[in-house]
Amino acid sequence: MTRLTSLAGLPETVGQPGYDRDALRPGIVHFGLGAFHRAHQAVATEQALAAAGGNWGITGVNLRSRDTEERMAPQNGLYTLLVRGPGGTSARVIGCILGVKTARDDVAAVLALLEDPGTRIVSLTVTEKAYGRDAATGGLDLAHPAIAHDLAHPEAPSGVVGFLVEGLARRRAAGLAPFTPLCCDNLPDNGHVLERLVLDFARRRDPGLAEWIAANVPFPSTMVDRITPAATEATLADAAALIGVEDAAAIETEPFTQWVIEDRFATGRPAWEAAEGVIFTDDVAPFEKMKLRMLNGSHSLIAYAGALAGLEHVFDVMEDPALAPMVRAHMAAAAATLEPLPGMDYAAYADALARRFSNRAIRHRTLQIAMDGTQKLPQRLTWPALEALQAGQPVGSFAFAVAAWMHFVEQAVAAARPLDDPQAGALAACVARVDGGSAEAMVAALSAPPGLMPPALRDNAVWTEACARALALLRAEGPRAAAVAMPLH
Ligand code: CS2
Repeated sequence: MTRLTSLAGLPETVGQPGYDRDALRPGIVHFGLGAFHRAHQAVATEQALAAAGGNWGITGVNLRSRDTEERMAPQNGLYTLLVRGPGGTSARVIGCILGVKTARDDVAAVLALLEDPGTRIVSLTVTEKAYGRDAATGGLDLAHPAIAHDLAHPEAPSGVVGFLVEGLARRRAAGLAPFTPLCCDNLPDNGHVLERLVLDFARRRDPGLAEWIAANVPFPSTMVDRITPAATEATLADAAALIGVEDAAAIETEPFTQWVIEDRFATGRPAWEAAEGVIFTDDVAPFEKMKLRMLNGSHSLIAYAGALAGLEHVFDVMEDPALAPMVRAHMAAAAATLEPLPGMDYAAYADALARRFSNRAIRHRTLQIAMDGTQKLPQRLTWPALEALQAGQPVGSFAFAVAAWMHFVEQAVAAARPLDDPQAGALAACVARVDGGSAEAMVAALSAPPGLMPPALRDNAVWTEACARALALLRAEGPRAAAVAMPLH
């Protein structure tokens, strides 16, 4: 079978760009060209281009891995988006990604893109751990390898904060307007998180640069949502069957999509309001909290409890009679920590999440979501748990989820299985210190990594007792019996 390289000859059933791709020029640089960006922001951009045009083509950049470039470059940036719903799978070929670069191999080319006046937005989906943020202070983590390297070699950056600051420095020096950095990772107040890191880094290089950035560069916050598992052989095979040619870069996703964005851009933006699921607002924070706590918090509970139960997919957990009620209880407990959001019914949102998680056409692996626990737990579970505790609300499901993570970690260490977490070494040391110890001792040890839990939670007896109880139940009886026995108050 031949390979996807152009739009010519695609079957009529396959969606195609609704604009002249040959005339499209780049306007966005995106760091982190994984499946999620291609299923989410790129699709919104595709729809904005069809509705209103503009030179908003995307150049994708991955920091280290060459895999995406190798898959997409021979296809001129084209790829298939499969949308898998209960009613079947549809295919659309997306055209708005015009080029792909791997930063490690070509720092100069990436810096040239950032300096190009045509580049007006630099968006990011690089995962929580790539920012070099000190979890305990929220400031720059000077021990993060990319931060340390880039402060020492600012003209040859290796991480996103280093690239953004060098790119902005070059634009300032050239007398150009800045681009707008647009964080699309699952972090609360993600625009502010990024702004603080960029300013902190810039200040260490040149206080004048930091002042210029503070005065001229907006950092809009965003909430992003679309469940997008890693592509598999089945994704590629189904895409080939639907489009009639091979596609090494095909991805699959669910029908639902949501993108809530603060409308603060220095030099324009695509007409994203024309895209499905996009909401512009002055304040993303309540949407972000809702999504991180109700969707991602439940996802982490599902990931650890499911992995412990030997369940491979999210939908397997939703079909499990012992675990599914715990997931629903957690959605309700997470909703109780939220302020009312006009127009939003949290109970209906929870029902919609349960339906999305139960979609059997999306084979989202529990082990994929279980990755990087230390980076995800704070915003999803431990900070919200403290708020719940302080408001006198139930924390049983929060404690169950955190204890499931702890048991997942202790089991991996005991079996000498590698843990996919940037703090894997520190976690293994915590477990080793209380080797074979009581649940109380293990809870204390695994609560210690800085930034994982607010100190007021770590020191709260109601919380530590609930976690120890859940961990003891998980150890003695396994996740299903533990979920049933765990008191939810
Ligand atoms: C998931 C998210 O892997 C994870 O941690 O919770 O990637 C989740 O699927 C997305 O945020 C959904 O929008």
